[in-house]
Amino acid sequence: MSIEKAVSCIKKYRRFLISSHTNMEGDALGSELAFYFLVKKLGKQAVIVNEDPVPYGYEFLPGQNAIRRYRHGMKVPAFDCFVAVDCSDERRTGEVYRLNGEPGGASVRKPILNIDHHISNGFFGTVNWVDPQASCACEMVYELYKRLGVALDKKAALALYAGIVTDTGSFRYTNTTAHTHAVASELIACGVPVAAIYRSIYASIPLEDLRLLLRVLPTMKVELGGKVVWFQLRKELLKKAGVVTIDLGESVLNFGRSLKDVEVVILFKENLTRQNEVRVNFRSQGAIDVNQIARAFGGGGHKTASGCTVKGALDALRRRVLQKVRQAVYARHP
Ligand SMILES: [Mn+2]
Repeated sequence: MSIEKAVSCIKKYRRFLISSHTNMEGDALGSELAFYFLVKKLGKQAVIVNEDPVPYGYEFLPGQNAIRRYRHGMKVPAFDCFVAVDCSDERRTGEVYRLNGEPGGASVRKPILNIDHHISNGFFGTVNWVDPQASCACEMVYELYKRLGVALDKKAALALYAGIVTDTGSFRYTNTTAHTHAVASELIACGVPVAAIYRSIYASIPLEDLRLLLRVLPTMKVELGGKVVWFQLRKELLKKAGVVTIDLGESVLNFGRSLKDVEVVILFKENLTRQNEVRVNFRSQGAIDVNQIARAFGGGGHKTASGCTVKGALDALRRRVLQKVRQAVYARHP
């Protein structure tokens, strides 16, 4: 389905409940905040509900007083439309989707507007606008401003820019296009302070966290002559570290993908609170489709960035995942 359907959905409804995926980052936060500002400018009501807190480094984003943390049994203002941005699946919102009743349950659910750029999107919405060509969900919300004739202001520009900069890896991943730069140019003209945002998101690491990162990096293992690199983050290490403000995973993945001739980088991370649950994140330089690999383990994402959450012990899972990755690399380099 197309942007037109999304536009008429926004015109039709008056009260929105907006959410995005757990483990929030710039695109999740930026797209929900930009969507919030958009419908407010159209004179409508909206509230944002997230399962996870706003991560460290995004304090500069305006509109955070509109965000409420999900808790079981919470009361939210009545809404006519549930909006999920940057979510390939309803359950990527954590438990937030339950505020709209259970899928297939007895209660009547409100229409769902699904705005996303993940190729693995399951079209879970009533209205689905899924564009895997878009660099990020924020680039899509930007299009909504254009179609609805809402002028961009500095607040919206900050939110949209945060999503673009994080999902394109600061304009260096393969999803970066001339259009991405054109949009960014317009946002910068609205007053986005480029250097300050970079510093806030990527260069404000507390010393303790930087030291932790230095302890994770030696877990790096290299396979197939350097085509595959992986790291693992065990519970013990995380527990000892206490509260971690940075996205350690993103930091080590970035480190791994800087290796010459690497094709796939993988991070295995034990869940701190849930027993026997491992998160696996994949990054590809383009030749290997890591969306396919993550899908084999019940996850998904993009061709060059994906992930899955799997029940079980880390070691056994790692062996299975690495076998799948080796097969994919052999298929390209017999
Ligand atoms: Mn995204």
